[in-house]
Order: sequence, then C-alpha cells, then structure tokens
Amino acid sequence: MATVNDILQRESCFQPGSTLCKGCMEGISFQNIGKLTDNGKKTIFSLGTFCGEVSTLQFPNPVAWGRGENTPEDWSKSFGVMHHVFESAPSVAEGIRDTADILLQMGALSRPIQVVAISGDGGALSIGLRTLLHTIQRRSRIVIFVLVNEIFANTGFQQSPTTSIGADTSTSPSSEYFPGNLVAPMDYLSLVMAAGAGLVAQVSPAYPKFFYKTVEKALECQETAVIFIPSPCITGWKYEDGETIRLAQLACETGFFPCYIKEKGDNGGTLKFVETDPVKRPPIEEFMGPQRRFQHLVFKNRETGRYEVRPGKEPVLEKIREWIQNQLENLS
Ligand SMILES: Cc1ncc(C[n+]2csc(CCOP(=O)(O)OP(=O)(O)O)c2C)c(N)n1
Ligand code: SF4
Repeated sequence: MATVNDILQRESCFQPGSTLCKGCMEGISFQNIGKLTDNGKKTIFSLGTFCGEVSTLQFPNPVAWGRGENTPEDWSKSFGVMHHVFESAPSVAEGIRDTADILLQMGALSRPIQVVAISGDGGALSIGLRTLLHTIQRRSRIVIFVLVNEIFANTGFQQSPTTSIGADTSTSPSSEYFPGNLVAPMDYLSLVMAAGAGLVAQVSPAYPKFFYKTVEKALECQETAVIFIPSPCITGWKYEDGETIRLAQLACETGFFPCYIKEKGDNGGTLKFVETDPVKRPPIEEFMGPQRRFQHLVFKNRETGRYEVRPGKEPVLEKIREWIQNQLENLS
C-alpha cells in the first residue's frame, strides 16, 4: 500500500473548475478519490445525477474531471467518466465491469481496469436502492461511493432517507406548527452488509489516513465495496463558510456519522474516532448548533458561548441521543 505522503503527492483527476458551492464536501471527496484512483490503473467512473455530477460536468463550461490541457502520457492509465440517469450509478458500473472483463479475456484490453460508481444519498438510498442492493448481491467487483448530505440537494434540499431527526428540509419544514423531520435515518451500513458487500465503510476526508487506507482496500476488494462519505452541505445545512471539515469531525465524534469499517468475515465492525460511552462523546448540540437547519432545536447562549437546547425541545434531542446510542451499539 502507498504511504499517505505518496498519495498526497499524486495529481488528482478532479481539478478546480467545478461550480460546486465553496467548501462542498462532495468536491473535497472527489479530489481525494481522484488521488487514490491515480494508482497506475485505468479508472471508469459511473456518475448518477447529483450535485457532484451536475456541478462538475457542465460542458461547454469548465469541466472539473480532467487533468487540464495535458493529454495523458499513457491512455491505459487514464480515466473516463460516464454520466447517466439519476438512480443507476451502481448498475451502469456493473455493466462496465462485465464488459471490461470480457474485453480483457479477449485481449482487447491490455490491463485490468477499476470501476467506481458515485451517487448522492438520494440517488443511492431512495430511488436507486434497488440497483444498489442488487449490484451488491451479484458481487460485482466495483467500488460504490455514496455522498451522504442528508438531502436531495441538487433539486432543492428535500428530505432523504438519511435526514437526521428534527432537521429542517424543504419537505420537512420547521416552524411553530411543523417539527422538522420526524423519521429516524435508514441504517444503510447494516443494509448493504446484509445485501452481501465485501467491504462496507463510512469514511471522511476529515480523517485522511483512515480515508486513504480504506479506499485502497476497497479498490482491491474482490466483491462490491461500498463506502459512505458523510458530506456537510453548506447551503442545505446552512452553516458558516470554513466549517465543513470541523462539522465532518463533529458528525463522527458525536455519533451521527461514525467512521466505520467492516470487511466480509470480520467478527463485527470497527468504529473509529467515536466513543461508545455517551459520557465521553461531545454533546450533540456542538454538531447541531452551527447549522441553521437545527436552529428551532438548539441556540447559542450568548453569555456562556455554548450551544443549548431550546426550552420544550429536550424530547427531540433525547430521541436523537437514543438513536445515536442504538446505532453505535449495533455497529460495534
Ligand atoms: C428519474 C429522475 N427523477 C428525478 C430526477 C431529478 N433529480 C436530479 S438530481 C436529484 C437529487 C439528487 O439528490 P442526491 O442523490 O441526494 O444528491 P445531491 O444532489 O444531494 O448531491 C433529483 C431528484 C432525475 N434526474 N431523474
Ligand atoms: S448544495 Fe450542498 S451538496 Fe450541492 S454543491 Fe452546494 S454544498 Fe455541495
């Protein structure tokens, strides 16, 4: 395996030139994924429709997937990007995998290629859940990334199957009369494990070493590897500029989105950078407070400078704490 320093030195196939919001975690993730796939093999990316696609492939405007003006020194080590319908990134990737394997057997391809599917949580876990689970069940040798920003961002910040309890979205509004999202998020890590994934992980660029090691393992996996990347969304979560990485760390440390890995055959998964003892974790208010999607639940006390629960909203926070504790105990 390459060292972190080696990986950092690599050029990424994702370059400046996108129209993603400043500080978007989807862009930060692509930069890092692009360095990891730049490992001497050709990569084909299968992108569904989501912010990470519509804001990076806007031909004839600048297209962020590429290496500037330079033509690759060796086309067989280069990469291709295929965009198609919203929900089908895994099944299109599966088709590419099978075609490439046949071409390799026939001698029409000189080297094996790696195939990577990327979609948002709406694309993968809502409308595309069927293609996700069936591609895993067929053990297709691809890596699937799901960028989890808890909403359908590209179409107006609607609630998705991963939206946190209490969050304000355009379809689960909060006001005097509406409580925000009432539904607990889908347990997607257990779901893809049950479907038969060879490797399941949740990683974040906020913890680069774990991110790099896990993605390298996934690229070597002989079955479907599924990697979730919690993706703070500055516009949908409504937080201040420059907070993306800190919020990604708090998302993990408070237990909303724990870093995690489980490979097939492991006796239970491994949680990373989060304590299972609730007393040792930062209060959930620290993660929720800086985001205006939770402002009906948590506020900043100007005297103490700390985030506190709004009077009468303690039951909602208790429900969130209970959900987090159950999630961590189930995963460990
Ligand atoms: C069949 C179909 N339904 C709806 C759409 C419209 N659409 C495009 S992107 C998108 C939302 C994507 O949400 P998500 O996958 O969570 O990614 P994000 O934009 O949050 O990154 C929707 C609903 C579509 N393109 N195709
Ligand atoms: S709306 Fe959110 S996910 Fe979309 S580009 Fe902006 S920050 Fe990224």
